[in-house]
Amino acid sequence: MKLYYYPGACSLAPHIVAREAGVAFTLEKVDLANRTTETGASFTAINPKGYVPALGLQDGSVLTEASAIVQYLADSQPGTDLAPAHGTIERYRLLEWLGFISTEIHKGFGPLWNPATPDAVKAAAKERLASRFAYLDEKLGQHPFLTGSKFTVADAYLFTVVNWTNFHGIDISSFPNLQAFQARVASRPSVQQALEAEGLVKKAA
Ligand SMILES: N[C@@H](CCC(=O)N[C@@H](CS)C(=O)NCC(=O)O)C(=O)O
Repeated sequence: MKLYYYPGACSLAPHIVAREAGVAFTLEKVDLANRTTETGASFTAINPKGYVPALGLQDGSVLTEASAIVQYLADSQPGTDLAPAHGTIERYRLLEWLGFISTEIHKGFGPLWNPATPDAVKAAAKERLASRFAYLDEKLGQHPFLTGSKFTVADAYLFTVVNWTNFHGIDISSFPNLQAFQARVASRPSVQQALEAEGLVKKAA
């Protein structure tokens, strides 16, 4: 499998999951401004949506959408505990979290990435994110990971998008459980390896 990514973008979530699951994969960096990949391929020919993540599968087809890709990777390696079994209420709880992360947190950051966004709109987006962080903080005070005691694909996704607070100078110290969650997930070997591979942290000496 080949994961098309941009350093630190939402593609970091499937990158972490691929490492957690022990999937054999390669990485191909995408220049999002020019829509080309590091090997010179046209990224829009690979994913007409033009955004990462995209996962090239063995049969030559391409899977997109972060929440679908992380589940595909987890399900491709049964027994990893990264996603509960299909058809169980636990799986629907996972989907509930993936939907929340995708629409409330991931896309909640949307206005902050655009330099043309007026300051008042940015302030409103930050306020909205803070209310979602408060909800997460309460839940993460009850158990170490979103669905309980086990790390799942939803945790990889949440870590990835909350990490963007560092790019936007958003202080999350008033959400101590969320802050502790970020540190907990960051300390996982898979996460350190993914961050190193994306050039976001230096390899430990
Ligand atoms: N709905 C997509 C959104 C993916 C997305 O927002 N990707 C961003 C990086 S986090 C991107 O590639 N943006 C560049 C663009 O849209 O041109 C998903 O959930 O995977």
